[in-house]
Amino acid sequence: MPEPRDWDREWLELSAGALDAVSRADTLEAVEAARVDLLGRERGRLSALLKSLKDLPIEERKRLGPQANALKDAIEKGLESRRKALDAKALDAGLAAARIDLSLPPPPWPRGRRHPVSETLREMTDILSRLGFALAEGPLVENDRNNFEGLNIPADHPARDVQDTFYLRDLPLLLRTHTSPVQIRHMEANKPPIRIMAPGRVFRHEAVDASHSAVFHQVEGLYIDRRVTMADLKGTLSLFMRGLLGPKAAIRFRPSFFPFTEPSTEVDVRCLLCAGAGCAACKRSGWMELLGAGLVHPNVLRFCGIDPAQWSGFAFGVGVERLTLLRLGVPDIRMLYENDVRVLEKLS
Ligand code: 2U9
Repeated sequence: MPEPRDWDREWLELSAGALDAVSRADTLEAVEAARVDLLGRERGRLSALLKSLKDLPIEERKRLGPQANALKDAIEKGLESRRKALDAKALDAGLAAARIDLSLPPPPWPRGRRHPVSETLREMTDILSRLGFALAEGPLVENDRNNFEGLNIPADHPARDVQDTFYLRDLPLLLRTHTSPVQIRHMEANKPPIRIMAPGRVFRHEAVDASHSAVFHQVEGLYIDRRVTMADLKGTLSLFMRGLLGPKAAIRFRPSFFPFTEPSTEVDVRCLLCAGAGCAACKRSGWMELLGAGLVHPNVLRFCGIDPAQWSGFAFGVGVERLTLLRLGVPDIRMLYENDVRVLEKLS
C-alpha cells in the first residue's frame, strides 16, 4: 500500500506557487513547460494530486474536490492568456522588424538603352533628313531585277554568285545585298527631283570575321535633279561627315568603280584618331575609307524611266557597323552582335 499523501501540505505548496509560475512564463516554451509541470497527464503535480483525491474520505473529497478543480481551471485560463499575450508580442516584434521604409531610395535599377548600331543609324538619318533627304524603305526579300538588273550589274557579275548572295530556295527571290533596290522602286514610282535616304539591313553570303558580318546595315542616299554634279556630292558628303564626326571632319575622293555609278569614287575621311598624321588605325595613311559614291549611271536612270539627258544624280552608300566601330574604337564587328552585356555596357 502506498504511503498516504500529506494532501493538505501538497495542496498548499501547489496552490501558492502555481498561478505565480504561470504568470512568470515569458516564452511560449516556458508556458508549455509550466503546463507540463502542473497539468501533464503523467507527471503533472496537480494531475497527481487530483488523482489521489479518490483515496481520501468522502467528506474530504467533497471539501477539496471543487477547490482543486477551480485551481485547475484557473491554471488553464492563466496558461491560455499567457500564450495569447506572447503570440501578440511576437507578432508585434515581427511587424516592427519587417516594416518597410517608404522614404528610402530604391536600389539601383539596371538601365537599358539603344544598341550602338541603332544609335549610329539614328544619327545618320537625323543628319540626312536635315539635309533634305526623305526616308524611303523597302522589303528585305527582293528579286534579281531590283537588286541587280536595274542597277546595271551584269548577269556574270561576281556579286550575283551564290557565294555572295543568299537566294531563297525554290523561289526567284533573294535577300537584298544593298538597300539600292529601295531607290530603284522609288525612282520607278516617282518623278524627279528626288532626294531620299534608304537605311536598312542587308545580307551578304560571306564568312564572318572581325570586319565582316553576313547581316549588316547600310545607309544609302540618292539625289536626282537637273545638272547635279560631283561638287554637289562632295558638299553633301562633307556636311554629312561633319555632322557625324565633328566640325573638323574632312573628306577626299579616290577614283573607283561601281556598275551603278559613273564616275565612281571611294570616299575617305581624315583619320579620327591621328587627324591625318598617320597611325595604326589608318595604316599610316592619315585617311580612312568610309563611303562609296558616284553619279548615277545613265543606264540606271533609263531603267527607271528617267531621261539622263534631262536629269542627273548622285548616290552614296555607307556601312553603319563600320562607322560604329570607328567611332567607338572597337576592333571587332562581332562585339556588336554577340550581345555580351559586359561588352555592350562598355560601348558608349
Ligand atoms: C541607285 C544608284 C546608285 C549607292 C552606292 C556605294 C557606292 C558603296 C558601299 C559602302 C560600304 C556598300 O556598305 S558598304 O559595303 N556602298 O560603295 N553605294 S554608290 O549607289 C546607288 C544606289 C542606288 C539607284
